[in-house]
Amino acid sequence: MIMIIDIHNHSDWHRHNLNSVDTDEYGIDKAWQTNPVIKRYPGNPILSADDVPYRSDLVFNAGVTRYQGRYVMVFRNDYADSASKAVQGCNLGLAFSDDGIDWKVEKQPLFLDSGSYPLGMAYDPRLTVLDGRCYMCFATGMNHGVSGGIAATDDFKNWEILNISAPDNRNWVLFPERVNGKMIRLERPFAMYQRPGDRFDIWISASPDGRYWGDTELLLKTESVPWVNEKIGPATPPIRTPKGWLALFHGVDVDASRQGWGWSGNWRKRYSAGLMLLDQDNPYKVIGLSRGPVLVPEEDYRYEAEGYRDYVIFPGGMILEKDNSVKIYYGAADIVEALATADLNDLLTLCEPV
Ligand code: BMA
Repeated sequence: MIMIIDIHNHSDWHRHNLNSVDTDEYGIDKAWQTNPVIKRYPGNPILSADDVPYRSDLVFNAGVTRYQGRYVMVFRNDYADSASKAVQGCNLGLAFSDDGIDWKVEKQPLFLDSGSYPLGMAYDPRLTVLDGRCYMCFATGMNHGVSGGIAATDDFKNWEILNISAPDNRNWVLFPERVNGKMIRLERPFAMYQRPGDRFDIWISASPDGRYWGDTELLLKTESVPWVNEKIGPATPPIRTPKGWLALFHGVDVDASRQGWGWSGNWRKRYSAGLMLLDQDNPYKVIGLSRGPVLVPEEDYRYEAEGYRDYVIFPGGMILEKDNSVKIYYGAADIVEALATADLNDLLTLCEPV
């Protein structure tokens, strides 16, 4: 495990504080707070490199679901050079749990190391159980761009890769049910030419079988999310609720005056999450949005404010329990995996009609 080093010079931070109205001593916007209906699990992080029985430095951005009577997690596992701290490679780890809180990591990663995996590397997985199979969406980095991918498994040993997109696209999430007979996915292409400044949006597509995708439409524009000044992207696979499909999406705000955050270097982005509600019968229609972000990286929360890339929360899994509570799994500061909980009705109340 790489030690977290304090590269922040807090007095410098104060001088280079954000352009926001009311900032704390580190220059962080005070109003930027997690909605009180969302509670962080006191035992966070729920998974870190210390829990992994193979080479591991950064454990984050996991997909989580329930399958065959257990909770299952596939997490992103990066490993770094111990002297330079430069990330050298990445694979996907597999963990199981009986309660969604205590996790046991399998002895081997899922896919081979980045060098030998045919697609370069697979990362940022999201899991969805659909029609009795477990599907995994992932990003895959190749020398010729970033693609989205979908693979399916019944046993977490054998994977059938159904679809790899043309670059650039990532942050795919699959709905847990077919809608009007079709599989539905949210995605985030990068429209580099027409959307300078990383103003990337959330799109939606449909498929009869997970292999062939079409009916692609723009679902949510960054312009519709006033609290971001950069990109948005799908975060958790949606869950069915009586009011519609509920999902978290991530949103990024950048302030050029911020000092570089985190030991990855020149990092000025902040990743937070908002809620969206999609029409039950027509998920191509956004019917609700949270007014602001509902889960944000907190300054006093060590794992979110001090990591590989500081001020990042990156949710990848949301599980609805029988008592109407919701478990939200999120990568924190690109270094650990954390858990927060909320009541479903409270989350629905935060979605204001659009
Ligand atoms: C995104 C992805 C995520 C990462 C996030 C913040 O572009 O690379 O894996 O968590 O940036 O660093």
